[in-house]
Amino acid sequence: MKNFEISKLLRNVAAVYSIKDEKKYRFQLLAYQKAADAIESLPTELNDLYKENKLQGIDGIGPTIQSRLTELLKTGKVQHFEEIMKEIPKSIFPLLDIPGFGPKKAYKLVTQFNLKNPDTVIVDLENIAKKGDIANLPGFGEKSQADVLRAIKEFKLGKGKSTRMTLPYANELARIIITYIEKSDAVLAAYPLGSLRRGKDTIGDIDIAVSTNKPQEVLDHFINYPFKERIIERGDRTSSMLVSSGRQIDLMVQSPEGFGALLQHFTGSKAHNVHLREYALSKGLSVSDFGIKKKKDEKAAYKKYKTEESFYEALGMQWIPPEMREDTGEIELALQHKLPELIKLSDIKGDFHLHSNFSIEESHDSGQNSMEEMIEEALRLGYKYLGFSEHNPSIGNHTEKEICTLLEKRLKYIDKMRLKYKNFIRIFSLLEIDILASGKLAIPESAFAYLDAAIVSIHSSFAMNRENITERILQGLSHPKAKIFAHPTSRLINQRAPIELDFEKLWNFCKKNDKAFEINAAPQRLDLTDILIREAVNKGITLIINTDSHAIDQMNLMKYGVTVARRGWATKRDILNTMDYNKLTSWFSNEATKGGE
Ligand code: DGT
Ligand code: CA
Ligand code: CA
Ligand code: ZN
Repeated sequence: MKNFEISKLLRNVAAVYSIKDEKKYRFQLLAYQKAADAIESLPTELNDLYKENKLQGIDGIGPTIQSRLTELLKTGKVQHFEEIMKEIPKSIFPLLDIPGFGPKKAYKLVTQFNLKNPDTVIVDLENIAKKGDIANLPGFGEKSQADVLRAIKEFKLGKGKSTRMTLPYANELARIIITYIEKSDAVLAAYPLGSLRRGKDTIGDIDIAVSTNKPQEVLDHFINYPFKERIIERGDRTSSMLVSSGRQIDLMVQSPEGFGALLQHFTGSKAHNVHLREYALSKGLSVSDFGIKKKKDEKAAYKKYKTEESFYEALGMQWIPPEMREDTGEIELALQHKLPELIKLSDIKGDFHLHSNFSIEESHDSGQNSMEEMIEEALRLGYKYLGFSEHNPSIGNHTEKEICTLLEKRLKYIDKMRLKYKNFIRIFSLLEIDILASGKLAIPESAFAYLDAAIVSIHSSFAMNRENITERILQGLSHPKAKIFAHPTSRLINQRAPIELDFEKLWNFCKKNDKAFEINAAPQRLDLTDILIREAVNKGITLIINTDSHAIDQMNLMKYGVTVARRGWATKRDILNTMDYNKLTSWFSNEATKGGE
């Protein structure tokens, strides 16, 4: 079984619990959802981990679910799942992929109309809705029937729950909506929250909080957004809308006096909030998006908090950076006032993965701007150093001599730049070299003379098994000048799955030999992912955040790399390109490693 199948199964189990009794089973329900999330973002197939006896200790998976997974991978099924699913018709599960369908709604429709066939259930339901039979069900009505029909139509058009937005897309959408919202005089402040504020690599929907003393005015204005597709919901302090791109916007409003509690609640994550609520309860406190009150004063009003800081403080905690709010230990540390000081964008002193348009007849796409333009941009960003790392000359059609000539020509030009900018910025002569399927690097040994160091990476032959591809990378990295392993898993969000690697082996090798793992800041890569960064940080691996820019306007994407690094709890100390130039040069020249021998 593949990870996506397993996480789907766990989501189905959660759905079954919610149908049975949402209140009674809320812990199980959450545990299964959390485990499904964890497995979805896991860089390695569970099945491989199982074979290597490494299922324990995965963040987000407790011992009970771990033992269920062991049973699943060993026998292909789980006794307990079979039992609890016995009374639930299998035909509800396909309906759960349709936007707007929760487990209870699916269950009700399936049982009311006796829909038993999972393969045809969507079409069957559509026909029933077209006949007008859903409107007559108690608790449904004409509007719900129209919603069902629309949802099925959208689902058929591919607007399932599956594709998530990349960060720049979600940021831009949020910016457009907030610009519109702020046109209302009743709006005192409007912020994007949810996963966007937490900086997750992909975003499901956009959540916006508005501070106002005139909630109805704000909501009226919101639902009049000219480019909406339809309003999903309009309440007293919340509203949801689909905009014409098919994306969902959720709005919550609150008075300025209580805005801190809303910011906290609506930022999430859900798991963080659940843990926070449980902790509060253990102290006799009840928390909500309105504020905090004593549990025993059932009828009293919530005490309001203007800022998030004061809200966390009232619970005896340090303010927690949004990127950390995933319930992976941050609450415990905040209580002890021991949160790490996360890396900031202003800590970054340079970018080492830059493709200029200086032609060396590369194997892959070259950049669009001159070295000079990129240097000027780096100066504008306040950098102290940078590295040019065009792709290696293609190997098929160049001799060893030709490759050396091209790189020599490039080094001469870099030297010219060094001279011109010598009082402003330091320049490294790097190169992004393919690790070939054989593990060999794609330039001859003699060509390394023209490089200070090299970035190595994989751009082809992805389909190798985990052991072989790990060996291939280790071999590529074993060259003394190969110092950075770029975009390690090669994943492209919504396009290409990450390659599976034996990270344990790679971490150990890199630690011993002073190699760095890249955090590629390009928003469709964000590779390493937050989870792997956290692992690397725990192991003391050197990381470097690069943009992999092919044009100057991509150089400001560094912020996304910093965000994902923060989600991995990285501090300034973990990141190579926060160091001073001198430290950096000695690291590149392997002095640290030599000294250790
Ligand atoms: P997404 O949209 O899938 O990328 O992820 P989020 O984290 O933005 O999730 P979303 O949009 O469903 O909810 C936004 C925030 O609202 C979430 O992070 C925490 C809060 N929230 C939503 N539903 C619940 C809930 O049932 N319980 C609690 N405590 N908080 C919730
Ligand atoms: Ca959201
Ligand atoms: Ca939402
Ligand atoms: Zn590159």
